Amino acid sequence: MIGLEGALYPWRFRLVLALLALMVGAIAWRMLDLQVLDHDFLKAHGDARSVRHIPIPAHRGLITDRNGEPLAVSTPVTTLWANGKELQAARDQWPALAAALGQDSASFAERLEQNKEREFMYLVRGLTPENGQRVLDLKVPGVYAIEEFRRFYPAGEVAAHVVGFTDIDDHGREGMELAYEDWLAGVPGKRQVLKDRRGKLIKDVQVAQNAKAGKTLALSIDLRLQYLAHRELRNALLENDAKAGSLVMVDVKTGEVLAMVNHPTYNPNNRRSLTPAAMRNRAMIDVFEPGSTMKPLSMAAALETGRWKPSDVVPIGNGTLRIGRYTIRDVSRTEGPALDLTGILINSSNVGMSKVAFDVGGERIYDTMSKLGFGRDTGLGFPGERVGNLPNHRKWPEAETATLSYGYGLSVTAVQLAHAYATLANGGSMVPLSMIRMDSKPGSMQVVPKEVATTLQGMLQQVVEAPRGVFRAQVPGYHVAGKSGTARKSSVGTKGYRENAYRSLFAGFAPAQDPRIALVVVIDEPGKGAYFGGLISAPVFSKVMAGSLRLMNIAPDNLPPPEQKVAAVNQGGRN
Ligand code: 59J
Repeated sequence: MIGLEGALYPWRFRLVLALLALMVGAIAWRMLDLQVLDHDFLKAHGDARSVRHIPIPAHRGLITDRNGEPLAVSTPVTTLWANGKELQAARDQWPALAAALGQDSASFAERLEQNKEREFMYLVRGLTPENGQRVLDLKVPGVYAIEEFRRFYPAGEVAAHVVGFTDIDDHGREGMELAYEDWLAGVPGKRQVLKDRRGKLIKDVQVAQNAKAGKTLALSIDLRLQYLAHRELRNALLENDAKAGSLVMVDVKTGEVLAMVNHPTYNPNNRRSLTPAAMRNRAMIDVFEPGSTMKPLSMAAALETGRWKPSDVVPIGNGTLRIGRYTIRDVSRTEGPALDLTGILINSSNVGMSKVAFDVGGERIYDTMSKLGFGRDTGLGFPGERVGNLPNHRKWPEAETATLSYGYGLSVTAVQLAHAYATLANGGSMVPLSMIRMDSKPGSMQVVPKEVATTLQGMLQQVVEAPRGVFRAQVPGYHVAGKSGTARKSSVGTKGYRENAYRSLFAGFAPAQDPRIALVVVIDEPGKGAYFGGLISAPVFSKVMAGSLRLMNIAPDNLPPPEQKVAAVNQGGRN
């Protein structure tokens, strides 16, 4: 057919051939044009397509204590990665590479085999820069480095709960690392690079945007006091075979948290065996019934009515008081049958406190506790921090009034308790708490009248210094004030209290007449028989307070009278 048609229309056949020849010619010309004549333009174009931006990590801000001691430090590290395809061409160098990485040669080869199609695989993360360079010096094709930062925590377990930690990508995950993420993080920069089709870096072109470093965060914590508190609390827990414990120290005048420790704790530099129990910043995220450490606040409410003064006497009877179906008991009263208000605190009389409370009324006691921060946010913004619960009633039944007055039926954190004692110590003037070093004096609010606070300071000094007082809280050279508490733990799930589980507390401040430091010690479930707050927690208070007063250069207010020394010198002179 074709042959026949070609023969029939020869001019048409020739036309088609000519057109084909023309097209082949055009293509050949274009090929010549692309390959030879226009080469430079095209190459530039191809390169432009593989311009990439890679991030430059920002240096995360330092976290320090109030004196500049480092608590969290970012150090540069080298992370090595490989292009699996490229590495295939350098098989002879695998054993050397494995050795330099400190990895087993056989399993290393196996891993590379599995990833041979991958253009990106981590070889090792977070080497010291020197060790990273040693590997890079082998010049194995397909092995590349990224600069990163890794966080180190020089104070380790001592400040772990406060400082918190970051995740592998350098973002805050717990504690102040999380609370101040924006302040600390900085902004990563960008570097412009050229990569070829296989992802191989051809050329480092320029820094398109510099990384902006994060800012330094100076905490209110004093690492010296933190160490002291950590050590003394740990020793007390071991000695008493206790389950857990917390300690909070507050600067009375500035509201700064000077120390905050918990046990159990953990090492933030090695989190492989981290348990949830060890991670808890109990001082802020655990709530409990404060028991008798609340009695001074109920006393403040009584004094504020103007109807009560410390020497007023309340009959205690035989130390029990029946309210409906429920009996209030004094556990270890050593005086009676009547106690004045100071005596009620010294003997920790639940009955005496309740009788005062019936006169004052639940509402006023509630008000005083609320003004001193219970049932309220501290404003610290710490991740996971609890507010606790201070129940209110429109009408206050006697049972609720009594239990609130001696510290049950409400839940608080150790930090709230420390804040309330700091406020009483500060003449009733409340200063907001801070976990950050304050460089100027913060505003304050008078929440308890100054005269009431001053009277209470004297009463709480008696609690420690009276003949039957909590002498274990005393500090040589100083007058201190405070209150112990021993609270049976309520049972989880069911109503009521456990027979043999207690929380031992001591809360107080020093120097008693011009207070500078407020301190709360909470010890959870001492397990060796003894459990009174005055026995278990008061000694920790004493040791930590003694060391802190000295470290802060606070003048002693209870030294033996100087006459004795003068007399001794004079006698020596006469001889
Ligand atoms: C106590 C309570 C539980 C809750 C009782 C301590 C009550 C109560 C119901 C029995 C030990 C104990 C609402 S004791 O803190 O009174 O610190 O040095 O747990 O009373 O009514 O075997 N503190 N503690 N009470 N509950 N409900 C004393 C006192 C206190 C001391 C000692 C001895 C309790 C002097 C506690 C301390 O002041």
